[in-house]
Amino acid sequence: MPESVSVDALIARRKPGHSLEAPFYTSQSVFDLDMMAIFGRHWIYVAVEPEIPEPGDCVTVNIGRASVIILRDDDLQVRAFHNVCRHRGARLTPEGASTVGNLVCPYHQWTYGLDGRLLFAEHMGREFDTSCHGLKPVHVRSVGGLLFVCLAKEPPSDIDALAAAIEPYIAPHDLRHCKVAHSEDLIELGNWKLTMENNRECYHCVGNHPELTVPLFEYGFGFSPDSLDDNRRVHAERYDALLTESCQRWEGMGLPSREIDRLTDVTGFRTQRLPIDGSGESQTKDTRVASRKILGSLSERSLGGLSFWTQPNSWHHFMSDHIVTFSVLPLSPDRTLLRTRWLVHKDAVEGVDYDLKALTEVWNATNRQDGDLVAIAQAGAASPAYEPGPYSPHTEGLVEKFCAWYIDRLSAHQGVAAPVEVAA
Ligand code: 3BY
Ligand code: FES
Ligand code: FE
Repeated sequence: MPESVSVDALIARRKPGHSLEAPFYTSQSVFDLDMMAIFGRHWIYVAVEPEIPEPGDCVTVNIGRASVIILRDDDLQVRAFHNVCRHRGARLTPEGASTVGNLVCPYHQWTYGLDGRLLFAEHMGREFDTSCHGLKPVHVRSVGGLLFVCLAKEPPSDIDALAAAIEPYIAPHDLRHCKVAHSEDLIELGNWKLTMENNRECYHCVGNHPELTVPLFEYGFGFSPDSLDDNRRVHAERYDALLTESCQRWEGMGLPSREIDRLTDVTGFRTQRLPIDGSGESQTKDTRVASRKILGSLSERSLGGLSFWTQPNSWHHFMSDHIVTFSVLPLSPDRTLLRTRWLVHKDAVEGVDYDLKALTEVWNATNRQDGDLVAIAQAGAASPAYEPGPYSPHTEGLVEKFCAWYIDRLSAHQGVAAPVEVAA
């Protein structure tokens, strides 16, 4: 017989080094808590500046029941507002991209400026004060062109520390002068934490990602040489030497490259520039650049891939010729949206400077494979025989860091969630 347990008790008894108990992946009660305590209180990566280059360009993103309009105003500043009309609450813009002069509500045409002020509302009478009915602002922050929003009244202030640390790493790739060459939404049939856990390890890569050149991540994801057989140890040691040597070379060129691990911060993150299959240029099938126009101030092609991972919902790879960014948005306890964007130099011409298939095929294939893995993990977590299993100390250290961060962030919200059922 299943027994009823409080979510507080599940948080308190979480066994470090092990996957989470089933309700964390399956229950509506934990999902609601996640949307409140994690997605409602932290900096959530949602979009890139090149999606809104001109005044009036908007991108609308749903985060649980919230919907946020991120736009470029007349002064070229990025602003964000709750997508809720101050009349009777209708959505002003549909999900995705749009371009507006003003924000006009489709319902009764209340009209808001790009600064959120209510400019016009017909038939409201003389007493009606438009100045009290502006759109509700949402905190938004551009970190080198990556757009993060925070739904909390008081957002975590350590986004400043994240920005100060990461901006010098990503600035040379000049994301603001890129364009989105392709965007892909994939709905994974699993809890958002399974999507994130899967991203934080490459234990599964050898067996599942033929397109993702395996040496790309295998050792960069924390394999410890002690855990490998002789043959693989030689590879790992060679990779370590390559990593040290490449890092020195890149740093010598003025490209910050060495690892920063701040995954335990409230706005947790990690970064590192990693070699791509020896002297490979980019995350493509043949490891050569997919776009001929090199980004920003970069002067050569073989610069590896600068990876940037954030808690709770994103990761990004910056190469010499393109950038790939991933945003994870929970839809329900067992459905998650993975939004992937590929960016190239804004002047790169499709078919001339880059081929869309060559640009997107590795991560499209890899995402689909990861989506299938998330789905089988979800199905397993939902079955009566599931119990938390041990993470590999050699390859799943970052999965543990994700779960430890998550549990720590939830523990600030005792007594909020409804009890859940667990197998006795
Ligand atoms: O993109 C990443 O960072 C991870 C590592 C390898 C597979 N993956 C989804
Ligand atoms: Fe927006 Fe009426 S609900 S104008
Ligand atoms: Fe994967």
